[in-house]
Amino acid sequence: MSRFVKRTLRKSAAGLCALMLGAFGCGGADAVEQGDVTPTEEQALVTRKVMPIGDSITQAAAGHASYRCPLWQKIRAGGYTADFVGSQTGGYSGANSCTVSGFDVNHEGHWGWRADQILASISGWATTYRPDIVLIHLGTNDLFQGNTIDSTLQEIGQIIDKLRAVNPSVKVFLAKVIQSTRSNTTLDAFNQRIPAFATSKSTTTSPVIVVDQWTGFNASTDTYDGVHPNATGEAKMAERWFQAIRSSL
Ligand SMILES: [Ca+2]
Repeated sequence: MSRFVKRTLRKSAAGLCALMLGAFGCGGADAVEQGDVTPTEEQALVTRKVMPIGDSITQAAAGHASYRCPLWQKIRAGGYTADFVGSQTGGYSGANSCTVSGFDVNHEGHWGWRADQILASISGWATTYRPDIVLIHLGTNDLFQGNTIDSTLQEIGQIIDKLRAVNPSVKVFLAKVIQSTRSNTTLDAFNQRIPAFATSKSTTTSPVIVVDQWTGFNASTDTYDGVHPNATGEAKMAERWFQAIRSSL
């Protein structure tokens, strides 16, 4: 759905709201603009396309739910709507284990992929699925494989540019990546560059918002192999994403 259509829908919603409820009011556009996190009737009418982008941490292996599952649960439990989008529908080597009713399986999590590999495909995905919101958790494989922090950030920047070429007002939620028992020092150094990078890439129409998945994540107790989240890790990630995106849904 185009931004124009969405804006039209929003205006229609506000008008409908005024007609139907009159003096009782119904939480209009102002509530959204002021950062109110309670979903409004308008938000319920406009379903945002959310593309989770990343590597194995986003995809999750067969038999694991992925953070996308508890995130979906939080979105629905909070009264919000969303359409997860992407070319992928499952986990690595099989389906994810999510049992949440109506779980939207679409995503762009690719097992083992680096930022440069995502970069090579992002234009096609963006053109096909046209996300309003992207969740980017990338860099872990790049750093594990000895790529530099500079080159990794440059590639993430190019990914954002390509997303904007399709949707100039895409909202980018960029993770400080989760902790790992492997190369944690390098990941920490990468994460420390994320806030300044996000500020440098951020625009009024297409903000880049940092989502801290690092702080409070315990690689020993929140993963099953030192790298990939277990259920508690997935829940922690979902909560961070949800708190970051809920006012944009
Ligand atoms: Ca979907």
